[in-house]
Amino acid sequence: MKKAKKVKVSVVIPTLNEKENASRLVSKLLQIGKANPMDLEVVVVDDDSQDKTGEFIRNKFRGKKVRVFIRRKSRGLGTAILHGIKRTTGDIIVGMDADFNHDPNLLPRLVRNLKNSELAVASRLAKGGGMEDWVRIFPTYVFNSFLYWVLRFPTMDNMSGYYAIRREHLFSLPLKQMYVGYGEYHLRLVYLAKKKGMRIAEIPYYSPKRKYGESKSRLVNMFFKYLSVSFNLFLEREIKND
Ligand SMILES: Nc1nc2c(ncn2[C@@H]2O[C@H](COP(=O)(O)OP(=O)(O)O)[C@@H](O)[C@H]2O)c(=O)[nH]1
Ligand SMILES: [Mg+2]
Repeated sequence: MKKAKKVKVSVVIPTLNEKENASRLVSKLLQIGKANPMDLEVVVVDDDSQDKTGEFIRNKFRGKKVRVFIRRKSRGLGTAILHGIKRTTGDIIVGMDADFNHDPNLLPRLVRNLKNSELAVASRLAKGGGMEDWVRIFPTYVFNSFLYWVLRFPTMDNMSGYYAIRREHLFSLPLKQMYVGYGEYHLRLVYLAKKKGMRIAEIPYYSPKRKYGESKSRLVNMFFKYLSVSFNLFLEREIKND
């Protein structure tokens, strides 16, 4: 019998001082790739971490389908992810964090969901999902409810940062304007995907706390930034000439 063609999946992971997490995550992803009908490559974009995350991953996974890009001059989460996206070769692109806030075991399910949708988003707030960090649950829930019910955002969790999308659909979006700043790229991604008429699947997942390293998020700054980006998307002032 003829073997089914494996789908080629590229996972883009931004890192900043994530040596412990990133090395465990990449090992896990390579295992998941082997155990599922997919041809998986990992693309790590490191912003010249002091703990040498980039160099460490590059050496540890030499000869595997892991490519590491170390940005010596540029900084910032959004542009780091775009740097990685541009260098992917897969038909499906997955975005996720390095710190296990995003459960790698969910990846095959996200990919499978692209059969009936154009964008599959992992969601902490869909039925069956959740998060361990109780300090963040309440503000995350309130803010997302506001986005969903008032500003008509398409998902219950519009800031998860964990998603799968087909290459041609991702590249049909204004990537340079989307992937700037910190985590607000995800707001732009779901909002613009909806505007383009893409079907969005929301897959529940439980987000555990990170075990190693530290969060780089500055929550108060993020709140005001996310609020302003959300309003600007709603008022069609966020993206020029799309
Ligand atoms: N390349 C790069 N990665 C970053 C930067 N800031 C954060 N990250 C990575 O982005 C992901 C999410 O960051 P994290 O601090 O866990 O955010 P939190 O989950 O909101 O607390 C992690 O994989 C970080 O290592 C950055 O400036 N550059
Ligand atoms: Mg995190």
